[in-house]
Amino acid sequence: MAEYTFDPSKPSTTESGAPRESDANSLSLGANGPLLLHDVALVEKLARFDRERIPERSPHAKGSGAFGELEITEDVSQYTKAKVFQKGTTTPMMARFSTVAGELGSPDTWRDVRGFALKFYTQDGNLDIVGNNTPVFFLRDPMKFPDFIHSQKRLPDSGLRSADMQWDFWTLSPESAHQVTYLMGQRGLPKTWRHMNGYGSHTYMWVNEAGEKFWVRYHFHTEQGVEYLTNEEAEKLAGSNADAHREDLFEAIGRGEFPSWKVSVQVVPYEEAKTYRFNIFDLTKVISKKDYPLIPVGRFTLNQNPVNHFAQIEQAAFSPSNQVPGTGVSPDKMLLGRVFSYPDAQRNRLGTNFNQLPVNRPIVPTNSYDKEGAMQFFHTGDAPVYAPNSKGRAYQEEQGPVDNGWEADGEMVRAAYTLHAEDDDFGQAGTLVREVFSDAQRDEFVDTVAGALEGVSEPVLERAFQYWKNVDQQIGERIEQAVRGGAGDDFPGSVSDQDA
Ligand code: HDE
Repeated sequence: MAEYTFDPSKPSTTESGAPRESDANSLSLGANGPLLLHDVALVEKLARFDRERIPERSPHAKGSGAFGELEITEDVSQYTKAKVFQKGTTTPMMARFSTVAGELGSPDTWRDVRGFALKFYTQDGNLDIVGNNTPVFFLRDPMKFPDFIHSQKRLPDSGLRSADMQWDFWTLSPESAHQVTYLMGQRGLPKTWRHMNGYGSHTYMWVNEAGEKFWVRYHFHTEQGVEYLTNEEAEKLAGSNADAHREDLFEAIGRGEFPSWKVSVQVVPYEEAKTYRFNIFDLTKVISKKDYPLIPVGRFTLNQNPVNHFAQIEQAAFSPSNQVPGTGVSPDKMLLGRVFSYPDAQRNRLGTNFNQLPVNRPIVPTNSYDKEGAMQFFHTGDAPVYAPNSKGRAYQEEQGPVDNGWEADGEMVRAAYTLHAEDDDFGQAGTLVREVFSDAQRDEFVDTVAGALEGVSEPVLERAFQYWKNVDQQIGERIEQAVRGGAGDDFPGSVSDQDA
């Protein structure tokens, strides 16, 4: 949040607050003589400079964001008791958008999934919805995530990115097909961050006042309209303005053009998940909107730029572990893996007390027995440091089932999810290509995949053709022809309930 107390008109000081004699001249022995180690101002300046960089986020390194507010316009109290989702409530928030695979300086317009991370500073603590601009993901088990990211990043020897490595991983991980189809379609190149939709992607839980549980998927539809770049436009921008998307958002908000998104949810009654035709905890699947239509909730608007990118964007720490009463996670294994991984990454990247940084700090008071560690700013004074205690400091002793939990039993195993009636790796990807993409989108898709397969060696290339034939025989053949130098056939289109 924009906490900013600094008077630039005051003379500069050392970091301990003493007047600084010069920002220009080091202390030397005579005008031409050697420098002196006790020049505190110089030593401090160089030492701080040496430490300016912190580790970038491992995936999602390049991004930016803004602040704004969420407004709930509909009554969804029958599904959740969360204060943040009650009709009429307005909640301050921030959003950060990002590419996944690139590094801190990478072009914003390289083909990639885009991160769509939201933090709501609610009256019950922070609620984070850390999603993407696609409703699904490449994987369904967190064990594979580091290998996936390694395959999208750089080769160990040359430090180069490698199509071969990407396709090797994807084609050996067929559950990636749905998301790779989205990635190679128009979603891989949004025109700007303002012109893309966002999704919580996972199934989360909502709990109402009566204790009834529902499974929900969050959808954020842009009110600027969905727009994309062509491959040529994106490539040109990548060369001419690596920060095109960062600049677009900052300038739009600066001009007073505040981007906004409609917030809605798909709600699946708790029991129905067990027998639904798709496993809704498998993040590679969408839930059909014909079966569970969108329910409007409200909208959010971004109306305030950061005043300091490092403090407010680079140090922002989003995590799906940040839930509030009335919301919760689900048995989605990916989501459960993320609940551990994000705060862990942030302890490493920002330090143990990252939640005390102004951008991450909840707007409600905290009262935690966790203490100390590097850079603790806030503390609990002389209050007892242990629970239980008889010294008057509150502590909780709830027992029994948790209200946002679920039941599970069985032996401990290492196994894939049990399949629901229509679960498979390629079905929904095929529907997307056949029924959602238009003819023109399909033509572009074939070109894009063929381009992305450039330089891929055997046997990965052959596997890639088979991967696309599994998605759709005809599209696979067209891709093979395009790569091997032939012309593709045209393909008829129809309408479905998925978004392109
Ligand atoms: Fe992330 N992801 N992720 N991810 N992710 C991170 O968090 C991770 C996944 C997403 O703007 C990291 O603080 C694991 C799905 C966004 O700050 C890291 C798994 C989705 C952002 C991490 C996933 C995302 C991240 C990097 C598999 C969309 C940027 C440093 C179990 C639904 C947030 C950090 C921002 C960032 C781990 C999968 C979205 C390393 C282990 C699925 C938008 O913790």
